[in-house]
Amino acid sequence: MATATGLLAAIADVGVDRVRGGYSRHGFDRDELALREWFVGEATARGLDVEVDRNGNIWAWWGRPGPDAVVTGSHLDSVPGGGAFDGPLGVVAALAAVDGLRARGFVPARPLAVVVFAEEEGGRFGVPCLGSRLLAGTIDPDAARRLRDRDGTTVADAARAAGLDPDRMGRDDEALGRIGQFVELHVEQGRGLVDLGRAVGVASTILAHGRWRFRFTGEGNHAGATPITDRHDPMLPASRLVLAARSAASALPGARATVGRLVPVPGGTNVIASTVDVWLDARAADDGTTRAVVADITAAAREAAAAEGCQVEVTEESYGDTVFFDPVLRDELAGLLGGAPALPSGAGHDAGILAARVPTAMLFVRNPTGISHAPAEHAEPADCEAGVDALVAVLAHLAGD
Ligand code: HGY
Ligand code: MN
Ligand code: MN
Ligand code: MN
Repeated sequence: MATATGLLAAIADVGVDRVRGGYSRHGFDRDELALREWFVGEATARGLDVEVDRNGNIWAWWGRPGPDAVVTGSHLDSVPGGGAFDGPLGVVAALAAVDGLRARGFVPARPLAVVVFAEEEGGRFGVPCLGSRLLAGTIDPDAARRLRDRDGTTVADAARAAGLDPDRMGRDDEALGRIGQFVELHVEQGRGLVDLGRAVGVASTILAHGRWRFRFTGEGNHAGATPITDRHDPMLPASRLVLAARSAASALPGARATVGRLVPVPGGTNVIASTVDVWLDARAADDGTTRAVVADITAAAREAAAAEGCQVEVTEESYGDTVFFDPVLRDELAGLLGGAPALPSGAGHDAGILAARVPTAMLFVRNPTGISHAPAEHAEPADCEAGVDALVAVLAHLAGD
């Protein structure tokens, strides 16, 4: 019987760079492909029936796929420089839970499936939860097909190369119709459980959050030959935006705004950039606050661009309003788990997308550092196994007779 920790070590042994998850011009990115193949191998070894849906999500079935299934799982892709647990812990805990249920002689009274969603981090095409959004129909499939990765490859091209028919991508009512409940286990991305001294919790909400791209256009020129008074340097308004993100978010309760990616073109040390792309990630407990933060930042960016004689183009690349998990299912599972605490999530999840379509819940596992999207992200082996035990109890409860 595998442990979550053992399976996480196996993932590390696959030796892939999980950063570039999701579809790519080689089909799924070479690294993602290796990880997806690893999962298919593990699921097949457990006698689960594996299928890939029209949107590239992998489903591993225990029992015939059918209505009212209990589904669990998460994602395998990551962010640049991400941790080892965000995503994989939910996948390996699901596999270990299947082992645990079998070890106790459990026979599901309802179909049970483990799912791996594609491109949850949006690290390749810029839209988080792309596979689950396509499944749920919460992204326009034409817009999704046109998304490009950094090599200029579209989702449609990459999906085709992965053996999918891009024209079929989009809301999958057959797949959605099979799901009775979806439960995602995830490492906590914060210190809630640490501060409460608990190993496992359940999710109450997910912050409203979105991504916006600001393209500043100025006048490329020589760093030495161009007097300061003759410049239209897009790096100036880009820098103003970075500072405005912090000041705008600091002024509104619980709001967060981040610039983690800024790309000057052409990017020469002795070259005044001609354009600078800046991506803003903004979040808050409600839609109004999130929109207010973005409006403040946008106003500052426009003012700074005008002052520098630059243009600015703003594109909303993704957005999702606050997620409130089904309180009945949430409290049912919290009770089942000995009064597990309910926690808000600052991070987005595939469960947040599915919650719009099917009864959905999340289990969190304690992260002693509270850090995520960085190598310091951690979960102790004992807490990982406590998470597996909780998932076993939840799956037995939901899929039992
Ligand atoms: O960005 C997020 O919140 C998630 O990790 N995709
Ligand atoms: Mn993440
Ligand atoms: Mn995640
Ligand atoms: Mn020169």
